[in-house]
Amino acid sequence: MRTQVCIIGGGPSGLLLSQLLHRKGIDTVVLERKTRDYVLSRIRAGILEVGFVDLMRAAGVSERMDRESFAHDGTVIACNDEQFRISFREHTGTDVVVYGQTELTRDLYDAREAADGKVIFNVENVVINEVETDAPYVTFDVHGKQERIDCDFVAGCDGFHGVSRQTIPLSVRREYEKVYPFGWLGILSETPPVHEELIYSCSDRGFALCSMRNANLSRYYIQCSLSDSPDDWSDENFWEELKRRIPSAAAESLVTGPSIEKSIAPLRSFVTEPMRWGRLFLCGDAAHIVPPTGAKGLNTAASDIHYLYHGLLQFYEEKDSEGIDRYSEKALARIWKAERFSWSTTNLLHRYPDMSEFDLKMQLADIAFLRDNEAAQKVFAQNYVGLPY
Ligand code: RFL
Ligand code: PHB
Repeated sequence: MRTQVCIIGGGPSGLLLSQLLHRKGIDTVVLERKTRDYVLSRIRAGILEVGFVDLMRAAGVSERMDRESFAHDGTVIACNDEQFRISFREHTGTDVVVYGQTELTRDLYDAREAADGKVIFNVENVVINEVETDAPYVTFDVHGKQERIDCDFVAGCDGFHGVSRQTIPLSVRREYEKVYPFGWLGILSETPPVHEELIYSCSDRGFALCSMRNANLSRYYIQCSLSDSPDDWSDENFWEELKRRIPSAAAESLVTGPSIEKSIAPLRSFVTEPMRWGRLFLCGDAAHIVPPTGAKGLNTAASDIHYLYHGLLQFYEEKDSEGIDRYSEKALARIWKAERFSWSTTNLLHRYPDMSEFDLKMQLADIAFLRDNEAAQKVFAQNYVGLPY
């Protein structure tokens, strides 16, 4: 088999790249380890930057998103029983968009299918070869048979646990990591959201987040111990704990119900450099992870895809390799800023097990500064809606 760009991973990064390139007549094959249903069962991101929305439009897959998503022009930050609002619109002129990762991934799969795009599911033993030459190829097993794809480029969009990053030799690869001493326990419930905007809440019992997918689908998170398992938390215990961590007015109006999904995500900051090795390019979670506090994970994946897509277009349409040659540098410059925002927002709002009395006072002062200072709110809003590409 031959294609122009072989894409490893059929998550949002890989599918978006495939669909964008298809619209410009560039052929791709997507290799996905799981099934479509499995990928669509993962409940993840909920907040999209405008840059992501624009890419979905460029990919011709925004019809349902434009109809069903809704804009948020601000967010609530709470600390114990006090709360304040940061307006995105006032400080940046921009909103963020509420549309679940599950839905946009479904839209991308539907578009690939409608265009007869090649997505091969259930692949195993993917090996990326010869990316330091002009003739890379990828081998893999599917239905017990080995296959080979020859290509011009390989896009490693296979998430944090994929093979693409590991293909870059350790002598070339440099990794930066911080693992946080807590996780997020999240639930999805078919209940109306407690508030029309997100509430990020810092409390003496730990962090909580009230988010949503639509008018009758809510997503809530609480900071939990890394040793917890979702089975340790009955729905009732979850709701009780959430109520203790959000302002009392919100707790009183919270509508509870059975969870339809419950999972724990560990929190990690991670960046690998460089994001290109020869003809292999890393995109999204394959190259970097942020703690979810700033809602940046999927949005940093989108900026990678933007840089790679334009670099590949420049290569194929203008025979100019400047865009792909500068891919790693451009992508990393934006990623490190998103890493900084996600790390600092995590520090601002979470309780660390080893915090001293002094550390607690510093955290409260940080939150009070954000509450009282217009310039600090503007900086928060600029980061939250997304820095320019
Ligand atoms: P994905 O989604 O992990 O997809 C990678 C795909 O590659 C496949 N794969 C392989 N395929 C072939 N061969 C192999 N060897 C393979 N190994 C793996 C996998 O099966 C998978 O289908 O990475 P991608 O596409 O880069 O997308 C990244 C996003 O999924 C991620 O950054 C976000 O979900 C992060 N995130 C959030 N991001 C936001 O921008 N806003 C948010 O509000 C937000 N909330 C979140 C989040 C992530 C969370 N969790 C669970 C980590 C909330 C949570 C709780
Ligand atoms: C979500 O709705 O899943 C969500 C929203 C905002 C975040 C993280 C997750 O910061």
